[in-house]
Amino acid sequence: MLESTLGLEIIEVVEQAAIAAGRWMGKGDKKTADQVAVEAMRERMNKIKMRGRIVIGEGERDEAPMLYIGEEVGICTRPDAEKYCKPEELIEVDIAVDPCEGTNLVAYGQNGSMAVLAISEKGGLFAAPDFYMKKLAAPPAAKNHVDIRKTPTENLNILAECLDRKVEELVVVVMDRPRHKDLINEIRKAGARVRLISDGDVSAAICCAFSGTNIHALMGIGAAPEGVISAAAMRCLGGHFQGQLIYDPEVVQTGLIGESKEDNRKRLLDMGITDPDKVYNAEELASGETVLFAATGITPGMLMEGVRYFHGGARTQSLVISSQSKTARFVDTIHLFERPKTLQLR
Ligand code: VTB
Repeated sequence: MLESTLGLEIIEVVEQAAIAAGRWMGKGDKKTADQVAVEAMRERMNKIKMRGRIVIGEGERDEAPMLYIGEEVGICTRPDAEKYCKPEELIEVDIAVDPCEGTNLVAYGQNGSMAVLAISEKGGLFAAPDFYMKKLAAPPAAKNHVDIRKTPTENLNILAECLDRKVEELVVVVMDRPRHKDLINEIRKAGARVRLISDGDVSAAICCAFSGTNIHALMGIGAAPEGVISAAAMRCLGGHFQGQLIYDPEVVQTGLIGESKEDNRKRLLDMGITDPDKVYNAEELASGETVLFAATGITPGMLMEGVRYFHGGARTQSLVISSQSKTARFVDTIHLFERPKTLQLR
């Protein structure tokens, strides 16, 4: 049911966020790019006839004024909801959002940013803590053959076999971070080629599920919330995705997750995560019966064009994936902000 009722609306949610953020492309101001995307996403979301709960968002309530974790969105959360939402028709969903995935990419006019969300029934998305996640994404042909517990070299050999090609013909995306020095060396030594990205590992993960992108794997450590969003798409596409929380500050080397591994382990326990080293697969990170994923390119990417503005409008490209209809739709939309003077569209 989710897809038929929410399908078109969620496309508009990500489109509006991308159109807002795209105006800040190349302006060197990542905060504003993110803020306008958040506002646009929230505004459109609040017009949907649903009771939605943000499970992955902009952060904790005290640090994020909008789309914070736990925030309720949708018409059916208004105080006068009974006017609009009949109890028997009520749709209750959990939502993971990243209104501007790759804020740096937008701010510096680089490829690969997008507005993205995943949606499922209540409880259908893992409420990932704001830690890091070791990730392994690979094409459907390698699903359940590669394993994050194996070494990168072993996985590359398995991947080569599954994809019927040589290791030398594989391309692995890795985020360009000091923490990945050994990983990058090992991949190169094994014979595969590395594509370093500065940001945006959601897009990189999803690319693995589409042949023709020439991306065969994503390896390394990125943010955990983004991992859940990637997993939602990969679950629908039948691709391989595994994630393992990383909470040791010495491993991630960013100074962003406190100072002690032990403290972080306690924090995870407080959140109800009793086995912090568990390896999750896509079906566990996005476990709902129905999972929908929607993304719109902000800057150009491997799968989607970025937002292109013209006088009085803009054109966007989005990707909507549904576990229900088992479809991945590319949606090309022309948005007319004003009544057009002529109907000559481009
Ligand atoms: C990661 C990655 C994201 O930001 O969160 C990265 O998953 C930040 O990583 O796709 P560092 O803390 O190591 O800088 C993104 O690239 C963009 O949100």
